Amino acid sequence: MSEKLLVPDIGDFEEVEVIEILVKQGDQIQINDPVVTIESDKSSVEIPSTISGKIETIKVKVGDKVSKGDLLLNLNSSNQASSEKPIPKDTESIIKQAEAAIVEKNEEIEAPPKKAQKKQQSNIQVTNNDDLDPLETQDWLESLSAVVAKDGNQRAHFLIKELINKAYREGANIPYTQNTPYINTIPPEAEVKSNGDQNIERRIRSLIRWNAAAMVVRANKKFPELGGHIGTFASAATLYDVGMNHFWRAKNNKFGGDLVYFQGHSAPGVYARAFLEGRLNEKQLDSFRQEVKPGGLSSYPHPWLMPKFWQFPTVSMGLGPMLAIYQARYMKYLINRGLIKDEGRKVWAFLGDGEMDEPESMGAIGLAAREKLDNLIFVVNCNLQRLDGPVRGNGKIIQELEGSFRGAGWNVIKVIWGSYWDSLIANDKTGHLVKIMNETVDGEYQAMKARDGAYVRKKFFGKYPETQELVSSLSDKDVWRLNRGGHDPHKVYAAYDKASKNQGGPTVIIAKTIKGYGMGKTGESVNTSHQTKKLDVDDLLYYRDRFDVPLTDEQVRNIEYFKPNEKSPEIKYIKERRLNLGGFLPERTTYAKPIKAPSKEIFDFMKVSTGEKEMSTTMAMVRMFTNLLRDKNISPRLVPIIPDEARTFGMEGFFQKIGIYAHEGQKYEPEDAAQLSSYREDKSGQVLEEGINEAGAMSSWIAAATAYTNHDIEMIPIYIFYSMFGFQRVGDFAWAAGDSQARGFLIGATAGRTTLAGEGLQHQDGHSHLIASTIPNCVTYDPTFHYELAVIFREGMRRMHEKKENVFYYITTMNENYSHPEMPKDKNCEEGILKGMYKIREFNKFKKTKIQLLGSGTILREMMAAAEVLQNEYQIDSEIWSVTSFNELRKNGMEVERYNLLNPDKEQKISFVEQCLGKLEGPIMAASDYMRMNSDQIRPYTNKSFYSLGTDGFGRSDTRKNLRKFFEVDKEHLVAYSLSVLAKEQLIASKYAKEAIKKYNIDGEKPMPTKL
Ligand SMILES: Cc1ncc(C[n+]2csc(CCOP(=O)(O)OP(=O)(O)O)c2C)c(N)n1
Ligand SMILES: [Mg+2]
Repeated sequence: MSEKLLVPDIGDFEEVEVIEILVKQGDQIQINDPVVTIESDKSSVEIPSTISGKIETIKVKVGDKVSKGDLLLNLNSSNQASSEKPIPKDTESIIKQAEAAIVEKNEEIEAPPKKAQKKQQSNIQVTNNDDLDPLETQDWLESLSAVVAKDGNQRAHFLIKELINKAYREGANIPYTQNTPYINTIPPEAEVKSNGDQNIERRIRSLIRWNAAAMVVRANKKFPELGGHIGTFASAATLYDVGMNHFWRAKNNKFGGDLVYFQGHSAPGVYARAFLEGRLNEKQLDSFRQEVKPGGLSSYPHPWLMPKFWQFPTVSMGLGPMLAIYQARYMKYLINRGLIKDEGRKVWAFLGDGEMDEPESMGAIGLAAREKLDNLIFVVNCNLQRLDGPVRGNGKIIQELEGSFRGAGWNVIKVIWGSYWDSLIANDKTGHLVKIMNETVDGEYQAMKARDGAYVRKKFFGKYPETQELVSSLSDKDVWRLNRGGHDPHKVYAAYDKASKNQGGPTVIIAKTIKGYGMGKTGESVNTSHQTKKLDVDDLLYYRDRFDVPLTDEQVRNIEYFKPNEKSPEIKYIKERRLNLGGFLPERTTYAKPIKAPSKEIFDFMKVSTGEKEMSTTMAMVRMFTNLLRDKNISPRLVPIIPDEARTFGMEGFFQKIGIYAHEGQKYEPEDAAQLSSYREDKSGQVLEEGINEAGAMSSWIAAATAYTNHDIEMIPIYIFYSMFGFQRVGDFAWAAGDSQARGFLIGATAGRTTLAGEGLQHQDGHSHLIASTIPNCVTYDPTFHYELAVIFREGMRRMHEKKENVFYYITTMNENYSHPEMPKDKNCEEGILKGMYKIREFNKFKKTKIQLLGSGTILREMMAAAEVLQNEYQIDSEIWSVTSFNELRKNGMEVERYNLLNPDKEQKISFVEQCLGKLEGPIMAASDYMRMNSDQIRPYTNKSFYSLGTDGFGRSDTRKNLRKFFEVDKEHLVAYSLSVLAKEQLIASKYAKEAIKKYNIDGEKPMPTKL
């Protein structure tokens, strides 16, 4: 049957140009196959077929203007095509697994209440001075206990919720607290027990503690300037050891591995374990924080410095939590897109309680809950201290965190009290103990652990006669032994077990510990714990005794490491444990296959002139992506990441074409469902639409850009953002990306101080290239024309994703529309584009006076226009250079200069800048849409007179023309400045410059734009 394919609803656009016909007469096409590409002045989009069949006639040609309802093709439809896609195998098993999980979960919910729960009720009876009628309260509580015993927790919870709802409806608008009492979330009778040998594990942990401390003390004895931390790991040792012995599975040929974000300054403990495991030797431990000679151990987790060991840089507080959340999210993304298997892998992140004050730490917890990241586990080590003092002296960090995480929808497991407290809490019939626990502030908790048992008895238990009585049979030593949950391997094991099995959402384990645990007077629970790195002999002897480390006094004095021999039960045990869990952790490896760079032909369309058609480089880039999505090799690996700016950049066409990733698919019909670029969310969507969240987008980009090691799959992430909200907003993440050896593209769109006309001071970027240049492995470009973009982009793909070079690309694109010329035929053009500059035009009619003009980004076009004026009106010849990257030119210049200085007797090398300009006539004048410092970067690498112009100062809103005039980078200023330069060089008389300044109404008295 013959059918017509019409132009669908394309939103607000009319008369849109057809720029490509993607099918031929006679082709057999399927539903959703793209048939033509149309382009408005802002974006290009493919029109997919809504009919399958054989094409009879094509009714449009390139250049035609079309609107909604216009006829595109006639098709002979075949009804055989079904739009339902077969479910791939992996997906099928994922669904099965998920269904099984639901059943399991339901079973869990329906399971009859355990008898043990009855015992718990005494804990609920908190005596409260605000209680008007304790008897009535008692009645209610007993009723509740009866419900718990008869119908279980779920029913009890339901009733409480109903009561709260009822109270709310009756006007009792008192916010419901998200907090539970200050006791462990898991009651003792519900704790799952570890099958490990607790004695051996304690001995191993003691050795790790000792060696970690010894490593720091030895380094500082030798070189006091090196620094390091003992107190943090001392507080977290049990938290790490239980994970290492029982939970964290390494990557191997059968399993992808759990991903563990270690808290940055607990690195000494991680090295100390690796020492016992035989992965590091004494010599390496003795090179802690001495990395200049190869083989040293880096201060903190830095993949760049220990590329086979560390996986994630975490020491800049706040980055770890956010990166971990997006890592877990990205893992789900890869699973949902069918790119990796769902193996139940987990992401664990270890964080400090002080670190949780960083806005980034909590900034994305909502996303983790919303996206049901049950592959994510946070462990917050609440030692109640940060660097200077208590995290919440007057409050309770554990309760505060509980409230925030519960409020956000996380599964919260508090591990506050160790096993020695169990019987006390069970015997707390009046609730006074829990009452004190609730009332005591962190400052007091900290102070108590800096003292002794007698102090705790007096200050804590002494508050009420009931609690005093509770510990009357305990000695002060026993009171002192009452341990905190985070130091009790049983409690920690039970929490990890529960967290690992949690489904449907992320878990946070909030563990209470003591900073500097075991360090005694010098470092335990004192405000200076954090920076204690020197322990004298007495401290060391105390530490040895505290953990029963089998060293003689003499060995302690020498601060010797201790490693039992290979056949000892400890070493056998530690190795066996890791063997059972698949290998060692942390470890950084990659088995990802490279992605072959796309053929050059894919970019051919960008090498011809656009003729009269004007477009921005942002638009050219979007066109390029559309083309890349047609490359079967590349397409699935592209990860477009956008923080709510797709429409700004003309990328809304991607929504329909490749879908927006949404873990639950799309539960609604979008408002614009009938339109071509409708907002399509999909479980296997490809676009990561991050919302207004640059830090999150950057975290996603890092996860994708390191997928080659974390998931052994090479991906091509392309994060596109307003350039002003890039490096300066998320600079620390960008730095961490460099450390992480990220590979991918960052696109700073709408870049330049004067190209984004109306948006004003906070939007106009004239410095992102300079910030980017601070990152050693970031390669940056500021292209003007579409063929430059094509050459740069392809080379980026080749270097990063085919050759696996550990660099990442920052490319700026602009929103100024202009026509793009054909790529110059010069065979050196491509090399020049990549190295940073090439000659784009030359005026040499008069052969009298010459100037070298360097332009970058959109200002290149001003420069070309100025050169024309100089030639036609002033008889000045010029050579015009398109500078695609001052940063790359500078890197080359630095290297060449360094080589020459280090090799004075050898033949001197010549910088690329000098190779281009050295033999040419005339001074150099350079300009870009960035600060002068951008072009000044190459000043030292040429022997010529060099002048630079740029957009120093705050931006402001106005027309593009006025802005360029204000910043003195418009054609007129460039002409006047060129003449002045030539006059200064005594190549022409100064009157020409003076006249031009007058002619163009340039105010010589105007203050520097930086002062305006
Ligand atoms: C962004 C950032 N700011 C400051 C620091 C310096 N610093 C390192 S550790 C630390 C205190 C950490 O306290 P907490 O998070 O509670 O960890 P703890 O050592 O107590 O486990 C500070 C301020 C840092 N590493 N990163
Ligand atoms: Mg802390």
